[in-house]
Amino acid sequence: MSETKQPGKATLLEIYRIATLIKTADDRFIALIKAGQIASPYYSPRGQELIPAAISVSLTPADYVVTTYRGIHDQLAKGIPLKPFVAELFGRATGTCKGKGGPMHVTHVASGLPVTTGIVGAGLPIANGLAWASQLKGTDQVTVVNFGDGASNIGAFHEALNLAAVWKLPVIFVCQNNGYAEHTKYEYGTGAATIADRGLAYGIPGVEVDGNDAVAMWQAASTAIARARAGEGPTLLEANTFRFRGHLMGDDSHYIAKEEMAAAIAADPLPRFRAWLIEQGHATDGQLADIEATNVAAFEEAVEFGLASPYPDVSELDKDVVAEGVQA
Ligand SMILES: Cc1ncc(C[n+]2csc(CCOP(=O)(O)OP(=O)(O)O)c2C)c(N)n1
Ligand SMILES: [Mg+2]
Repeated sequence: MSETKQPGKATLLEIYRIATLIKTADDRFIALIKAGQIASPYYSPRGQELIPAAISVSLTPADYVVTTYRGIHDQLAKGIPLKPFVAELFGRATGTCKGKGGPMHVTHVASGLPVTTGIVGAGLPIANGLAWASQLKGTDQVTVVNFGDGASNIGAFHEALNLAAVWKLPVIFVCQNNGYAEHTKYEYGTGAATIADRGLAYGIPGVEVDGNDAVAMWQAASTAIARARAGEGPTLLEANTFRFRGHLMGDDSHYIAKEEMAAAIAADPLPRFRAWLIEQGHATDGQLADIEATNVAAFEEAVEFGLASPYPDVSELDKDVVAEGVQA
């Protein structure tokens, strides 16, 4: 019998709730843009939902998550409140950044989301800084930093892994390997067969995991988080997944072979997880339908709030740019 830790029923249902909330948000956001109700660049995380959903159940509100332009899944999983989150995506004054961050730079410090960056690879050294602060303060907070396969070829990735290893920082590097960096297929831009193996070069565990398998993802993430919390240092997780909706909205994925896309969509992790939960007796169809309906209702309330909110006043333009009232 396997000795591997197994998630309990409540954990599995929480992962399902978060993953389906992300899908609801993604579907609704795309519909709003298509209907012309909002104007926004949008980088869909559809297909990658289970990764942050399975990570977040082992985090506390005080832990940090750093993410990228493709980040609404990570932000929702961390528990950002829906109304100010949606308002920020819409660029409204009631948003988490008063409408001045917008979809590329949603942050919410109170939820442990201090940084979202559009600069590929830039989040990793920043995550080290957050983790170093926790280490110096002697808290047991951990920092999770999410990035893509393309980002693993940026110099900052290598510098950050090395420094985190040397200083045993409480950080978990999560490479969401969706097979493409913009239009560049993994094999075309990356020499190594796996990104996880790069952990070895820096003396830290490198773990390759099926990011579309909730249980495997939960096991890998909870182990890495416990290691970081115990002061044992960083882990590199490579979560294999697929990006269903192109690099950004408007990209028709013409550079992806039709068969490759069709196979990925046929293996959509969400309906697979749903069917598995029912098969294993963790939930009934009706219970899962209730979770889905609750998500839709909560998200719709947030959309109404966002659409009814004003844009920031022009007087806000030069505020929150530099720290105010700080003596040199
Ligand atoms: C330093 C830097 N170089 C290039 C870009 C342009 N760019 C934006 S997203 C992207 C692809 C990144 O791919 P990956 O890391 O796999 O993340 P994914 O978009 O697949 O989530 C590139 C090259 C950028 N934003 N920053
Ligand atoms: Mg990618």
